[in-house]
Amino acid sequence: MNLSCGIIGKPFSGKSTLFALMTGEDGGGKFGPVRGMAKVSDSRIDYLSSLYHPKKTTYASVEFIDVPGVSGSETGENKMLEHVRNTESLLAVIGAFEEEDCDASLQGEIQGILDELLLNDLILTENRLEKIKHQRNPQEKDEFVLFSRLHEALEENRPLRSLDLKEDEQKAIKGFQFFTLKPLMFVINIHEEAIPRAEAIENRLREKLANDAHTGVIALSALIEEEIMQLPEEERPAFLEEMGIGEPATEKVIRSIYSLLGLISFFTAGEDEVKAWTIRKGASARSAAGEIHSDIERGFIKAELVHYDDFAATPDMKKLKEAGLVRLEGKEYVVRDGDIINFKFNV
Ligand SMILES: Nc1nc2c(ncn2[C@@H]2O[C@H](COP(=O)(O)OP(=O)(O)O)[C@@H](O)[C@H]2O)c(=O)[nH]1
Ligand SMILES: [Mg+2]
Repeated sequence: MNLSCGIIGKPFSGKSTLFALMTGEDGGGKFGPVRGMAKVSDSRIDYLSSLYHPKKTTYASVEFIDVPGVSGSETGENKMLEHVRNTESLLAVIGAFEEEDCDASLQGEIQGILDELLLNDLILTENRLEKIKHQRNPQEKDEFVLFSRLHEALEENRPLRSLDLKEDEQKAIKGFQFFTLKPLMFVINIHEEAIPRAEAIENRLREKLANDAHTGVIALSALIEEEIMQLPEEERPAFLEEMGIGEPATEKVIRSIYSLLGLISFFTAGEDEVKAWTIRKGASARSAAGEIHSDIERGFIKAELVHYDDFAATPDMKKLKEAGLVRLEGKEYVVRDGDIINFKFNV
């Protein structure tokens, strides 16, 4: 699964700093958006790799998109959103690093971003309705009814993700890439002195967003974390501890995106490659196979699997088989996070 996350937010909020932190690459392209990959750290892959000594170890990854550094003009801000139109998720950075005590203004800033995204969708639905209102063919009549419903929700300030859209309805509007359908993570870029209070800040803001399961909040200091990432790996834990950072931002952000999007990982492991694959929670063994190759999906016979926790406790396939912990599952089996799978297929 190719996962992309568009970084939005006001100029000078720390978008490019966060992009650099996540991807290890420079953000802030002058003329267009910059793309970069962030590794999805996973200690389970580290362990499997240390056992199999594969030729190649592949972690899952998330693509981040940093928009060019436009400075606040109205047209600039709209353009900024268009750069992240085709992403699966959005990450909105709120700059709060100037003041140690920033809490008061945050709710307003969050609301401002929610409003901007909603307004963008509202205009999109209005334009579409205008365009198809005189159409006679039945398909477009259906579309008119559906878009009227979307429009009504948006006018009442409800994001489209709050609607219970049926699968065919979701399909019909997919091409529009509405912003209020995308999971949205807020990153509050806090003052370094506020780091010990990060969790309290998150909890308070989360309460405000609580009725929307497709939004999340993380408080972190992008600059401090970026500086720590510049250090040799073995020196990082001491600095993180000194700053009062429980979990490095790189891991926290990714973990939150996975949870927000309902994603899990399964693994394939062998002498050639140890690899993490990303799928949606609830995906079947057959569709997981399709993640690797359409041939494996088409020719699917069985999934031979063992859960990582069992494997880590007894890293010996023979013993695991004897204990009945290696199972053969059919195509409808719902893959669990941490399944190590060997697909049997026929082409
Ligand atoms: N003190 C502090 N400065 C920051 C932090 N994040 C970004 N900055 C600074 O704010 C300015 C704008 O950051 P940048 O990431 O380019 O913002 P962008 O316009 O949203 O991409 C730069 O000078 C950064 O060094 C932070 O967490 N703390
Ligand atoms: Mg920038």
